[in-house]
Amino acid sequence: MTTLSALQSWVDQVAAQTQPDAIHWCTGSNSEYQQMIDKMLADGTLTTLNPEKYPNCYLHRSDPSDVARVEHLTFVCTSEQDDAGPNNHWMAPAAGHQRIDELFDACMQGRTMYVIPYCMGPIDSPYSRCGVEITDSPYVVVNMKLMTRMGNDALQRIEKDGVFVKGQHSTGDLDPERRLIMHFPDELSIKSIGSGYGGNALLGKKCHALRIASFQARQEGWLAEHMLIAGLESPDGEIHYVACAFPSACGKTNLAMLIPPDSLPGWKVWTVGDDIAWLHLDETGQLRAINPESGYFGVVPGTNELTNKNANDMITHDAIFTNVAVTDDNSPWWEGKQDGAPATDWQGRAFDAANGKAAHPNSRFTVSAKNNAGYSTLADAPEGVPISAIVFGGRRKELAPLVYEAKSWEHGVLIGAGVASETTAANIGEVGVVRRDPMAMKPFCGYNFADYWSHWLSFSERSDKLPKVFHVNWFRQNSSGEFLWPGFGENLRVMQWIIERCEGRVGANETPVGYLPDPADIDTTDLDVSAENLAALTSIDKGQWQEEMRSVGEYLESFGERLPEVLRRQQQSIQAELDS
Ligand code: SAT
Ligand code: MN
Repeated sequence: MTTLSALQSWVDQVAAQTQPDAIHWCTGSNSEYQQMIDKMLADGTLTTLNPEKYPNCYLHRSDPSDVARVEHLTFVCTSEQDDAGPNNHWMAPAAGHQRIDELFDACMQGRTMYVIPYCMGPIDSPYSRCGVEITDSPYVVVNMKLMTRMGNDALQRIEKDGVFVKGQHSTGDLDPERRLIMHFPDELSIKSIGSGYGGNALLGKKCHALRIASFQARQEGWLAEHMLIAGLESPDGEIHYVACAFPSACGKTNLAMLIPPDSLPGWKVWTVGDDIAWLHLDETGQLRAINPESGYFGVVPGTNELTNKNANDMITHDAIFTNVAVTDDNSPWWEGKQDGAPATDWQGRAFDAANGKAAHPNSRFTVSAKNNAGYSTLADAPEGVPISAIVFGGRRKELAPLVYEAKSWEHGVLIGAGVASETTAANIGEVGVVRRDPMAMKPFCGYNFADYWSHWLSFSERSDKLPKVFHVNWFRQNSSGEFLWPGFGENLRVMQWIIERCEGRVGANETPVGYLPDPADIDTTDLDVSAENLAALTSIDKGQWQEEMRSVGEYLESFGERLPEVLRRQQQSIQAELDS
């Protein structure tokens, strides 16, 4: 129940359409969380993991056809197709509603409907925005409890604001033929049916905090980005905050929680967020970031003491695992785990290597950020954190150097627009093919990319203090497929160079594609990287880059006349320099 009539009448209307047996308004209390867990243990939606080794940890196995986001079933319904752009699947709003409403009719019979008020961002921040998710999935409720600020406090703020994003979700019958995720940006609403997995179902995350928020951010003059936010503290106690955009499953969570190697004593990394950043200019022109989330939905495989100690520790208690394997002693298991062996695979079958991996490659943990030993004390600050550098990255075997710096904000926008990456298991589809993923927002930008780049470019008219822009690539390989750079904690050495550049303390080599580090300026103390590999990592192959810039140019032109002229000129001048 609520005093806000717009909310009450929407809830009544959804109930009339979906016909649940009961309606439960979520308060966000711990006892409510436990009640949901118990209900799911009773009906088999969850099982308890080893309570000595993994207290309060549970396993959920999703339907085997429902294991990742489904971009081909995700639509942005603006009245004009051009406003959604070639980067989105589009349907006219009326048609979109009609298509999905048929699936919602009476879909909650025999089920409870949960109403989840949530706040994306600190409850008292002017930068935060609220939403309400209606769902028939208690799994969604517990995940939203771990990942967002949800319940009574959020409801109070919603009643005060009077505006909220409407998210209507049902798991439906989990038939992939009757699965759809629809966004109606003009109405600030989302409808999703037929999936109980991750970004398809936890509507606060990609649907609200990226697709709808990016649209809203353009109207209101801010940015909603697929970026981690981390505070890098140097041995003298100075903290620089960076916002980094990499495609899904390219190591954002690992970088956000990085543990410095022993050879870099005195450094600390503080996590503000691992997936999404909302960026605003303050009254002085400083770009500031908040993390709209307050928990993590991270990729499990590969997590261990060495790759991500904080994550490894934080998932030993009060965590929900989805689609991992289980050992003989009922502990969760995944590829890359350093102890134990899988007895059952992610589908609950006796493990047999002939069936593939034990844990699903997109298996996930859900935990509250409070579990993270490196959680920044400023993550709840209403004013957010000041951003010193924006870093783009992709998964590229070839071409992209370890790190390079944009020559200007406009050049930085071009670098972001040209981000490309090999696809991962986070989306249904082929893994390992290179595709353009501008600003790592290809699946998440709620409007035409051309308009989105114009919006990015407009920031330089509003501030003369914008952060520097960089591009990194941890994934370069040699011809035998070996990685040239060790990655993980060692990536801090690259971040160190980035900070030095921001502070104007180190020089760089100018190339047509940007400023590259002098190999001597990357701290390689105790690092096992050959001089030859380091040289390859800090130089460009002119022929490959000519090819790349041509391909970036073609990609940009595919956006037609909405493409900002400034971006076209950036691309053309780099191309000309490479060709001369
Ligand atoms: O399933 S999610 O969209 O939440 C995860 C991801 O793709 O990053
Ligand atoms: Mn993500």
